[in-house]
Amino acid sequence: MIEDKKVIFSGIKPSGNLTLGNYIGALKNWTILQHEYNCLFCVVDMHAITVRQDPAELRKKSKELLKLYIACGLDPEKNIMYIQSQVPAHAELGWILNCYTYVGEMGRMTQYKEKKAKQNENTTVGLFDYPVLMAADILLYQTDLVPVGDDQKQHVEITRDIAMRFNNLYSETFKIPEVYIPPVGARIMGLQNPTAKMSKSDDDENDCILLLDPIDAIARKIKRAVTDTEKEIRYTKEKPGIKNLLDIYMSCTNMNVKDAEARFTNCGYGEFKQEVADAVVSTIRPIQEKYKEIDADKEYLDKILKQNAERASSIANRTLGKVKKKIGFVV
Ligand code: ATP
Ligand code: LTN
Repeated sequence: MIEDKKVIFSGIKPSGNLTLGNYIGALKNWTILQHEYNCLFCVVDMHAITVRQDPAELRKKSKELLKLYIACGLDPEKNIMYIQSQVPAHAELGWILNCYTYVGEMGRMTQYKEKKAKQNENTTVGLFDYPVLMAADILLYQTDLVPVGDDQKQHVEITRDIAMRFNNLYSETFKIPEVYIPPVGARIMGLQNPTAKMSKSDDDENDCILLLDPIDAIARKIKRAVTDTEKEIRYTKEKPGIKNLLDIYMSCTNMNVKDAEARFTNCGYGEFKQEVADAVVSTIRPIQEKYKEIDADKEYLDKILKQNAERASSIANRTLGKVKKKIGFVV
């Protein structure tokens, strides 16, 4: 890592197939930020098991996600890209920070409340405690900036609170991180239900576009997207379906709202959807091509996994060592 550069940490759960929402809200920004920062991009499999996963599928998806990181344009030589469970320091600091976090704080987390409400079975302590593990992820690397979609803002805020609490008790130990939310596309909504977030663990396959969807399926899903009974293409909260398609379009073309609205004046919904589909396909097609190349070279991925887990561990262990000393563990 280059000493004078600021540090970025972010991660995605290997809990399903990567969606266009994950790409626009997170990955796309990472590919831009990687040029200016020292970056760690993690496949957070320990977060994925907060809801039940099939073991073989989880292993497959973890590797697939790392390949997708590379296919989207992240450079594994320049950034540290690894699988969370291969760096034990995450679990160790996670436990320690549990003892500096209050039950009330976790109970207030919106994502926890939403996921709990959707579950019929017993909710695990892991799901409840998940933001503490996320805090450990971030704080281990003395992170300056955490680029995430809008839904993760609250978790970065609690990370800051935990870090400040620890620093106040034991002297300066952790850097206090800032959240980075993208200006466009921080919350891509479902195509069938544009009032709820597009999510990779959603059951309705028409609601989300997957990065590895067949190209014809992408166009089909966009054409079927729910809009409204009007005719006008305007960027407004009152038209959630159209607003969402415009967000997708703007992110894929790097266009601003004014230009995008002007582009579609007097344009019908059918033609608009076709343009959005073309923009999405132009974004996704090169990612799929690169993915195929990486997928064909099995040894390449294993080499990256091993090297990067070692690089991450050596940085993480420095922070963990300091923490253990400060709280009184025999080291
Ligand atoms: P799950 O459905 O399993 O909870 P998810 O699709 O919400 O998963 P995560 O792994 O939780 O995906 O998120 C990875 C990153 O993608 C985070 O930074 C998150 O904020 C971002 N992200 C997820 N969904 C969206 C979305 N619809 N729009 C913008 N960003 C998103
Ligand atoms: N909680 C995040 C994933 C995540 C993360 C992190 C993001 C785990 N650890 C650290 C940024 C930094 C999510 O559900 N998207």
